[in-house]
Amino acid sequence: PQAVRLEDYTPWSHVVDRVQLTFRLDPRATRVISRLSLEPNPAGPQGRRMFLHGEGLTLIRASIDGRAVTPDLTPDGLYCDVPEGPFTWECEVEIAPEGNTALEGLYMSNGMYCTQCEAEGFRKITYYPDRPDVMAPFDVRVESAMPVLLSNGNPGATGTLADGTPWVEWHDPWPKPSYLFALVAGDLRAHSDRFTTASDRDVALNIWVRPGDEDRCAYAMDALKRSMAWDEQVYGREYDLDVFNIVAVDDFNMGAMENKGLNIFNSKYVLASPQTATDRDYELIEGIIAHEYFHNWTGNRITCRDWFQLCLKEGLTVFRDQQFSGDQRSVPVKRIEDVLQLRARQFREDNGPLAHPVRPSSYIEINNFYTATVYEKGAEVIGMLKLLVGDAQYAEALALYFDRHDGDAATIEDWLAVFEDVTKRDLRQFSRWYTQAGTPRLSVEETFDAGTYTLRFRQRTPPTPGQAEKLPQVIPIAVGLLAPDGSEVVPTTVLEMTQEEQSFSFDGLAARPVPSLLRGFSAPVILDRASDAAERAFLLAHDTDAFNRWEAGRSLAKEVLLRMVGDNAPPSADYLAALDQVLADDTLDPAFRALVLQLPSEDDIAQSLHDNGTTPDPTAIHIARDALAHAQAEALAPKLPALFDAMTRPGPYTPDAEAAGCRALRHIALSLLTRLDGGDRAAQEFDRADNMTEELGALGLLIRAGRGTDPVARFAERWGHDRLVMDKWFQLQVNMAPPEQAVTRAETLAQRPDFDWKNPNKFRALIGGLAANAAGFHDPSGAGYRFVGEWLSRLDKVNPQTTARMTTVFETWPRYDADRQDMIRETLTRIANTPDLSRDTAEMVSRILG
Ligand code: HT7
Ligand code: ZN
Repeated sequence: PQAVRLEDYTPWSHVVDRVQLTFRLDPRATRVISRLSLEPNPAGPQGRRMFLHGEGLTLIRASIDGRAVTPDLTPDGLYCDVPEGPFTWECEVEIAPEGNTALEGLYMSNGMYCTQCEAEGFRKITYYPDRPDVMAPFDVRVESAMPVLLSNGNPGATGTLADGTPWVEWHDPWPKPSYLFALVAGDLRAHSDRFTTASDRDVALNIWVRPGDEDRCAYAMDALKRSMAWDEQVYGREYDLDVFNIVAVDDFNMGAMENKGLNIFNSKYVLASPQTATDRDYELIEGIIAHEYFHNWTGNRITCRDWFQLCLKEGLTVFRDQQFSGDQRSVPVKRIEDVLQLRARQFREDNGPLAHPVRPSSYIEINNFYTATVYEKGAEVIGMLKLLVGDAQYAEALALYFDRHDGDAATIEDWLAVFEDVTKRDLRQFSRWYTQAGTPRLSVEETFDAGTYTLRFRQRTPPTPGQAEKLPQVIPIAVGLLAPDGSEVVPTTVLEMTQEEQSFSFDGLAARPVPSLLRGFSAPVILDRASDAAERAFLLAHDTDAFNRWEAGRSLAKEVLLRMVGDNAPPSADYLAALDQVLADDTLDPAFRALVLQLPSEDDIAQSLHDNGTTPDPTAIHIARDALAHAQAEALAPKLPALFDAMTRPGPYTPDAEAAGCRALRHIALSLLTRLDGGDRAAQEFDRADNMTEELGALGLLIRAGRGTDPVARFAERWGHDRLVMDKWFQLQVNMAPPEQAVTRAETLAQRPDFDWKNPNKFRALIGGLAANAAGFHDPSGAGYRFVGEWLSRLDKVNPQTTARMTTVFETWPRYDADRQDMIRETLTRIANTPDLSRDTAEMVSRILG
């Protein structure tokens, strides 16, 4: 297949003034009639021929201005001769939603019709210029006996056909690209509410779910209303239609989709009750509801000119949802969680064969570029821009962006031009963050002489696929200096590094300070700094920057673990003493303390070993991490029972951040206690828990302690009817299994009749759950690789998008020893040789293999 290249961008030949669609729904033979009002695009290529995308469609008829035409059909669309001026194109196609297992275009999930059109799914519904820079108002008519018929925009007329089939009309006045089109039809129930906008417009809000799920929508609705209010207050953005509909579906390739006025969500990110959802689920629901809602402005009103500009909407919207969640919960805790996620997903991607710039310059399958780099590094780039220009100029630039580009399909150049115009800065060097892949390494040396403290930084970005040489980037380095007594002598100052090597000095200091570098993780870089454990312990105790306090504890833990893995060193007493202090400090937020106590993941340790030039052994890492957790348990033992009790809050479960923070710390205490009592307390907790956070937490600990058989069975008995809860059950068993049992456990679970592997949530729970058990997945026998590889080959026939995304479990192969590398390569080669492999998976496998 041919790569699509950014440099080849050309506008479309025509402009679409209006779209009218009629759907006659039928599982095996849906008819779609499309009527487009078109005129030549003065900015596009001139000519008398038009191309429309189309895939897997049966063309029934086509006409131009009412006269039948016979277009030239190709595998990816059609060409048709067209008149010189404006004209009306009409066509009727037939599609079969029931057989659509790829979950792209119009498909069925549990008897309900739904759509997923981003990125290029609309072309599976009808012939159309399926590209984001073609924007038009849509009128849609849906004919079906299904009780609820929804599409984008505001509701219009309703009626009944001569044969008794009901129909409804929807009108979306806001011009939109086809990827934001949506249609839903099914037997659904609404959880409804209302919102009054700042300018006093009344908006009807509905969350549509399957019958029986209505009582699990309250939290999502609350999150939606808070998101709407926040976007008005912080960004001055109001909602712009009379209704906002959200639909929860069980079969969905991603988290959710921001279709105009009709968001479609993976039910996992909507439905919650204390008994069925964990604190983490609540947090994700809040964040994803906000994310999709915020897209109404950053993505929908202002969209992307082409898919290379994906970070324009995704990076900015992630940044906005992170700000929102920080405001709703705790800014430092949210920042730590975001950085943990960034390092676990994006740094892993940026330092492996799949590394690509935030704005890639070519792709084979765009669905493969909905990545941590585009989303999360894209958000970091915006955070850096905000830090560099300051809050006031950021707000001014955003106001100008909304004003200047409302209704546009814009580019990263447009985005940066707005900032340049407001701040009068030259952002050409900054724009390298969008075009250069790879995580910059930032090293630093310090000198102190006659009251002057100097920091000399050096930046270097390693080569990435297709980019051997890197130029220096603009790196905002937020720095504070502490005096030896722990007081802050220089508050946070943002240094702007632009050169490969650059020095910054601070004068008038009475003593050599302790630097707190990269406060708040001010840039997505890897900081290499030789510092001793005592200094890290000092920062853990005294830093005024909460992020760097946590970071100090984290790097201490990592250093201890690396020494335990490499030199069989015993767990460091200094580290354990520092933890003891943090644990006992009641002035610290419990959620923060829980994060400090959490050990780096096995994958994180493997990456650090690899960065230091050592080949990681997943089994040795697992053993060392387990040993450190044991050492934590023993060292903190005298405080754990009291901590556990202190974090046990009376009263019913509430999902707020404060209560969740207490539960997180309580769980850590329980987890450590389980290492001492073999699981007695966890067993009691499992019996008494009245919410899923505590029930599942205890179950995981019992599995880890080898006491899982009975509780696992009881859990399944209790929750067998609940698809979302059972996903957790599948996932936990392989994830918490002792490494040597993980593959067998997964094999057994995969045989169960309720392992509905065509459902992406189930597939990700079990197969992804195994891959997340690092030592189990990387078992020296290669059984983990083979198991996952076989399932990926099988899923590819059914759902290429989810398969392709999951091949990333193999992206870290270059880290490992020759035997493991050979086995992974063999697995990937077997996948690559699967007959009729999808373009999605073929591209990923070939990029991973390099
Ligand atoms: N913008 C949405 C992306 C998305 C998607 C992309 C490819 C295939 C399926 C998909 N479902 C949703 C979601 C978001 O970022 O908000
Ligand atoms: Zn998004």
